[in-house]
Amino acid sequence: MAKKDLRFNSLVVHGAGFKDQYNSANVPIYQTSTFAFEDADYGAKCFSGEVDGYIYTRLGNPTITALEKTVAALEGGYGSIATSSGMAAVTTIYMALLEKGAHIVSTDAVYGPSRGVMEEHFSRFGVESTYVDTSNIENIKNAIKPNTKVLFIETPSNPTMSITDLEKCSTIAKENGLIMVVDNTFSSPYLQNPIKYGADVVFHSMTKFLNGHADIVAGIIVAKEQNIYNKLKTMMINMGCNIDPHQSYLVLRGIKTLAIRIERAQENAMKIAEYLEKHPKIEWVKYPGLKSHPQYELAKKQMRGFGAMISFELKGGYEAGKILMNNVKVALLAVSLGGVETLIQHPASMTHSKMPRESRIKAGITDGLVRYSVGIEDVNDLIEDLEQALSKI
Ligand code: LCS
Repeated sequence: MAKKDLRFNSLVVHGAGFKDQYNSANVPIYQTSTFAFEDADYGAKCFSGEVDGYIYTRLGNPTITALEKTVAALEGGYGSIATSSGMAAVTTIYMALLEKGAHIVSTDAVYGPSRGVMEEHFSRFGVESTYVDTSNIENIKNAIKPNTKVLFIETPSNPTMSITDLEKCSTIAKENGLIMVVDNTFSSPYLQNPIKYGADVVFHSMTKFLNGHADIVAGIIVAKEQNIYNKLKTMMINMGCNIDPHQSYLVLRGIKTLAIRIERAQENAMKIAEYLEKHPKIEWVKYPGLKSHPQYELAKKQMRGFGAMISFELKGGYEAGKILMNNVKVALLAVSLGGVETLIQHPASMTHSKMPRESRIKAGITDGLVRYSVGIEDVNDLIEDLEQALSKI
């Protein structure tokens, strides 16, 4: 059985087929910026593509390749391109797939900087963007213009936990000749494979679930087909936003436990969401596993589990949320998400603070929304921690 044909839980452990001359059991860190050629002819062949040799680490490196092959196999894509951060993946995608005069339709509640970089910077080069609630498919249809080139979906969205129907998006993208891009950071490949539903490009902030240990920043882009892969790879190389071998090694190590980490974290998340929903001091809770979530049925259909992210608002809004955040002792008051440790943060003043208030509110990111990334601790400690902090309000 070829490594890439292994089932998910085996693929995360064994990777997608790394081999060196020592039969290393684990992928080593090839901590080198450059690779010497055996002779001038071989060097020329590497550059022309006649042989598949390593040249220079910005262009490729064995540790990076091992990671890229593994994530491409986990997502079911043709190939993948690892980047220095999730935002490097976002800007590589924008740069490779859009040009002057092009238009992008995107989820309104995307991660703040994915929207900020488009509205503040790409607009300077004549790229237009429209942000809509993509959980309502009609909004997407109404936003498409003759110059629309890309449909950019984040599902579940950060931090509103809205779910967008990937299959319906793919139909719209095909009908209108759009490239469909999905930010799969919140689910990880363990819970959702957008390519299966027709996406052309999937990307991750590997800083989150894929690595899972809050010790590196990295991103990855997976392309369904070779032509888009080539465009993205060339752009990443030219912009120089490659990952480095040491980071790649750490992500490969993190990926080995992706399945069991997510299983535990989402089991905890379900219990915490149910606890919060019943709590008298909580106004509302958004977690895809709760029947009260507006897209509960859709989440069940396109995700294999409900994940580890919860958003909620307290009665008493931001002031009450602040007391909660200042009093939790097990959860860390910190941005980022998807690690083994539980984190709590306030999007309006932290991750989404650069977004104009009007757009933020329109996207459902209320002033009082608190985001909770559930880790793999003992769930009783997390619930007791919330209980004592909520009692201070
Ligand atoms: N996409 C999503 C959904 C994200 O949550 C983030 C980072 C990115 C892309 C960008 O990835 P990075 O460059 O940071 O690796 N989200 C963060 C968050 O919610 N808190 O801190 C970072």
